[in-house]
Formats: sequence, structure tokens, C-alpha cells
Amino acid sequence: MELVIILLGFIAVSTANHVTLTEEFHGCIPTVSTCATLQKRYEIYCEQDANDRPYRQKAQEFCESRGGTLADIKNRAEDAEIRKFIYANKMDSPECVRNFGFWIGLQDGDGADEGVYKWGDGTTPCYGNWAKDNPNNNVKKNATSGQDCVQLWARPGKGLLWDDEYCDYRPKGIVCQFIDECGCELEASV
Ligand SMILES: [Ca+2]
Ligand SMILES: [Ca+2]
Repeated sequence: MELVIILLGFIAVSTANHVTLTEEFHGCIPTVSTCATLQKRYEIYCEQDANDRPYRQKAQEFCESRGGTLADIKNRAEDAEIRKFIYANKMDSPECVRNFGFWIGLQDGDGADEGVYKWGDGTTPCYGNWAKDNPNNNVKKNATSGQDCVQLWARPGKGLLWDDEYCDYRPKGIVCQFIDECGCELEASV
């Protein structure tokens, strides 16, 4: 995989001690409680190798090997930052993603849970930015599972909007996420 790079410094969560993040984020944030200031950071990579199968699982393992996960996109601001970065660095081009997409951390259930989407941290999305007519669970290439893994769709005209894709049909670019602790804010002793 080419290490075309990325650092999106992003979103300091809170400087308060022992923050319960649920309230600030309307229930859409991972359940993290910490005294540290947290910063969400993304790394965006061009397409996986063709033999990197199963593709979506290998993408998650790649992010984990770097200390992160596939990206959870919890709100419009995060979504917009990632898109802006991809466009600014022309990563939507076929030179970066021949198969027109980037894996993110959203995944559909199977069987009885078909249509039940969850982020990697187990939360249910309350923000979404789906491409027209998606998710559509197309079954042409996988009659058993259909499409259960979500990509930012880089096909021309699709605007990097979200699309459910087959989990192991085509290699994709990867959006990894890291939650960095920036250190505790000490209260000033006067
Ligand atoms: Ca599906
Ligand atoms: Ca689809």
C-alpha cells in the first residue's frame, strides 16, 4: 500500500476532568472517559494491494496495526474534513483509488440484522451522508451477504458520499482513525 499520507488534526473533545462524552456528543461518540484532552486524528491511505484479502477486514487490521481503527464519522464536520482532505490531495483520482472508494468504520449486520448499521465502537449512527439510492444492499456479486461494508464513494459524480459495498470484492483506500491523548490539563494552583 502506498503511504500517501494524511494527518487531519481534528477536534479536541474536552479539557474538563473526567468528562462523560455522551452529553457533549448527543450519544454519538465512543464511550471514552478520561482526564485527558482527546484529539481525533485521521490517516487516509490509497488503495490496498489486490491480494490484501479479505479487503475490508484487512483494512481494519491495517489501522489496528498502527494503533487505530477504521474511521468512525460521527458528524458533518468530521465528514467534511475528511472529504476536503481527499479532494485537496487529489486522492479521489484513479492513481490513488482505482476502485473508487475508501473504507470507513461503518458496517451492516447480516441475516436478521441486515440494515442495522454500526460503527466500529458499537454505536448506532445518528449522522449519515448516504449517496443517492444507498444503502441498497446490492446482491449481484454476493447473493448471500449483499453489501455490508461502507465506503466513501470516489466514483466520479458520487461526491465521496457513503455507499454500502461488498466487503471483499474490490480493494479500497482506507480511512484510519486515532484517538490521541494530548495530556491532562492541570488546574492552576493560585
Ligand atoms: Ca447490507
Ligand atoms: Ca451500495
